[in-house]
Amino acid sequence: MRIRSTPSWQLKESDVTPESVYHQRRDILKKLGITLATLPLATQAQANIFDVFSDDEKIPDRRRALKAPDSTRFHPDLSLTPEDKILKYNNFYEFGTDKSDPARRAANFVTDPWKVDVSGMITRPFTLDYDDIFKRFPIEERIYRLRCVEAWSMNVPWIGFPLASLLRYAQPTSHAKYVAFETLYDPKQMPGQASRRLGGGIDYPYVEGLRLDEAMHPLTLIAVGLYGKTLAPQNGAPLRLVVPWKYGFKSIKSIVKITLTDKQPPTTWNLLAPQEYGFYANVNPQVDHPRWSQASERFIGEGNLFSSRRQPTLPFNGYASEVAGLYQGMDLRKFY
Ligand SMILES: Nc1nc2c(c(=O)[nH]1)N[C@H]1C(S)=C(S)[C@@H](COP(=O)(O)O)O[C@H]1N2
Ligand SMILES: [Mo]
Repeated sequence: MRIRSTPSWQLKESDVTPESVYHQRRDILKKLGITLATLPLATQAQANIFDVFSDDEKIPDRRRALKAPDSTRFHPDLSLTPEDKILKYNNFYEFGTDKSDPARRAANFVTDPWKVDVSGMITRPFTLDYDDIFKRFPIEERIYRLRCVEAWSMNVPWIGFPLASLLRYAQPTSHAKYVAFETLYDPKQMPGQASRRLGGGIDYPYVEGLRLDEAMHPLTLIAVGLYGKTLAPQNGAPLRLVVPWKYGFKSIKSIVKITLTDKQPPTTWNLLAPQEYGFYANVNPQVDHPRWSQASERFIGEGNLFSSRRQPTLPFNGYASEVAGLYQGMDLRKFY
């Protein structure tokens, strides 16, 4: 399916430019005495790679402290991505397609009050309100790798509860085979939903889904915070899914609806470009994206984006020993 000649969801130049070219460009700009502040607006749009980490811009921070016991089982020896970068380098197309858009445009996004409807093929339909999100199920801290399909990655100290806790409470009936998720639809608050151009041509609301056994897997998390605080809106406040062995787009943000169903639910990126994004979207270094390799990734750690190190991408994003069994007998090239 061809959406337009240069779809806005394609990798931006800044995402694919090799590191050495970044350095050169940056040096040239520096020598010319050009900083973001001196660039004309039109050029700023193309220079989004530079403004993502500019520290001069103050974005209001409405997060609260959130205490959760460590779960030692989920504290692997991973160097964390700095909090600042998790907050400023985002994909949340409801607020725009540039990495720096969500932090700016979601600054005033209202997440309290909030309602999450849990319904469908379950014995006990229920609704979570804002306070329930943090109190109904015991929360814990877990450090997970996050691998975006665009070939960059982060290590994030999430706070949340296993989706399985919520599903056990809901009691799926014997007919339930899948779990469908939906993000808030509110074009007044989400400029990307009000404009196809801003929102990357996606038909909103953003939807995602998991097979029930994937949803019940102990690694599958509903995150309600990170770095010891509640989630910032740009990270999907007040609650979002985190499925660490799948590409980041499965980890749907700002959820308002969870539905148990007997049919494989539609998923946003699969609807947009089915030949590029499958339902399963398991991280797989051996199955390339039609337009780029998935064999390695740019890890976003300390230092600036240009010095991010490339590292090999691991099967199932490093969680193979835990989750490979879910896909036994499946052709993962076919079910990408
Ligand atoms: N509703 C919604 N959820 C979303 C997205 C989005 O655009 N809309 N982007 C996804 C993608 S592509 C990634 S990589 C992660 C990014 O999460 P982060 O910004 O918290 O790192 O969120 C995912 N969840
Ligand atoms: Mo992503």
